[in-house]
Amino acid sequence: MKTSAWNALDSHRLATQNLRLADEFAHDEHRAQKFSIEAAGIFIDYSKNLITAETMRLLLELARERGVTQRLDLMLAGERINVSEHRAVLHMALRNPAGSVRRYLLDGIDVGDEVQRVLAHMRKFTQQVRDGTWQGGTGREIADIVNIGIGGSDLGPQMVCEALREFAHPRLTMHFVSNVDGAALERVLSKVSTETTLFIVASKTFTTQETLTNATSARDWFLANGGREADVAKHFVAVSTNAVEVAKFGIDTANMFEFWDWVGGRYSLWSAIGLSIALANGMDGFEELLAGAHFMDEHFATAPLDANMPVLLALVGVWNVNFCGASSQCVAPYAQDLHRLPAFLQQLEMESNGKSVDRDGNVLAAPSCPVIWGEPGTNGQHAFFQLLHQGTSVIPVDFIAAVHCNGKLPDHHRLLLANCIAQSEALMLGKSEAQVHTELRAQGLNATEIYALTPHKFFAGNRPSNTILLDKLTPKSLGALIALYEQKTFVQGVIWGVNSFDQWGVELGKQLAKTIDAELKVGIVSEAHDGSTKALMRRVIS
Ligand code: G6Q
Repeated sequence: MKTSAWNALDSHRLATQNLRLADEFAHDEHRAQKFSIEAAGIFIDYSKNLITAETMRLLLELARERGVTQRLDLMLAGERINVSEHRAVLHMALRNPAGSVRRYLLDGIDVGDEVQRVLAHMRKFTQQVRDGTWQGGTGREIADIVNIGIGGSDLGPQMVCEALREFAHPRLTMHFVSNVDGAALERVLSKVSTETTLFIVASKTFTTQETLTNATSARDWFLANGGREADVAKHFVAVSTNAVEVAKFGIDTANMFEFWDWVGGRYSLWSAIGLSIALANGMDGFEELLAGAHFMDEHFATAPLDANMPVLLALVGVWNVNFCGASSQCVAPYAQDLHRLPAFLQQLEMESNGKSVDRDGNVLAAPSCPVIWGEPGTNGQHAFFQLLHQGTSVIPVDFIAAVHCNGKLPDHHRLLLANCIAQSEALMLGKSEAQVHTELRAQGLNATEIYALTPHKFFAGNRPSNTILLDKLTPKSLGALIALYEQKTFVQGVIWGVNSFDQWGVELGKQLAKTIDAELKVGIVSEAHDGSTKALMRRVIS
């Protein structure tokens, strides 16, 4: 992993450790332009990172050494780059429009035809539900849609439906149930009627315990509350790769929307897993989302590395983690409608790159994915931003905002943007002791008081951030934004040398609970468990 560019970056970091961003801006009036990029309708200012032109040159050298372009070519060519699961990674094919000059082949076969076939199925179904021709068992229009799924079969659709609230069908209310905690399902079922509710059981494998448990309870509720067995088909549809299990569950496979094993769970919102998005926003809206992502994909696939937005975003992240020591990354969307974006990115990045071994199974010599977390601004400012400004860890922040608002309260939007911009400025500039002294003197404090208060009011500044601006939050710009982060994740995975497309840590969780649940069910605790586990189980049983 520690290639010559890596070693050069190590030395470069030592040589630039006293770099002060405020000075860099003072000395170079073009710094903001130099370290900004615009592509696929998105603008990023990454100038408030501890970088110089030389940093970027060396990072780009690292990208070349690590073979970013070659790995991208393998992904585009449908090679099985997910080596531990022996799968191709072709989610980009899901957003490749019909008739595009780019083709995605798997074992020599164009997957585009299959993609278009499922999109047509989705179009027909979503139109019927939206225009009211798809009716429940008692002849009423659908009013509530409940997506039952977890992880990749939940976070993406939920995040997008929340983000595109402004564009949604006025009659349809979307609900998402993921947690196996019955409280999640009960909360939704208490608000909906069997006559007007459509359940989407979304599961790639259709074997996930949480999803099947929730889906079974939803069907029981339907039947216990006036729904007839003959009408299950009108109220339950499935999205899956596993037709056999869907049929076993009792859903008519004519009402199953397919996808394929070359779509990873966390990359699946572009597939039929996005059915809830298409129901809420219409197929045209869904295809706008795909178009935005395709726009970013094409930029990623064709722009040179030094003018490539996902590459630059990834490299700045690598600089912060591997050379400046950041172990976490905050995401702060200044957009309430993007309130689930941090959770979505948490899965995207941490499940993809939260690995300790490289593609060949060798232990990594340097840290990989940082902890991704965040909350919408301005809320975060009144909570954890204290730590971002004055805490002992330096945590880079991605500020994300739309220049224009969708809503009817433009004054709110101006204030929102003012806060967003002010925060990145404050993190970067900090507040010097001299400034604190002047402020306190002006407030009439004496020398002793000023001396005592100064350390508390001092801000070191020099804290890195990116500012990512959309023109407006629309299906298209959102598609581009999500694809940006997907491709950033890909590039970082290549730099760190990991397989970004498996998730054995998730699989472990799927296995473990089964044994314990079987024992809890019969009230017998196996002696094979450790002391703590046995004691906890006995406490639960009693
Ligand atoms: C995503 C992961 C994981 C997965 C869920 C749900 O990349 O594999 O989050 O999406 O475990 O799996 P199913 O869709 O198979 O139910």
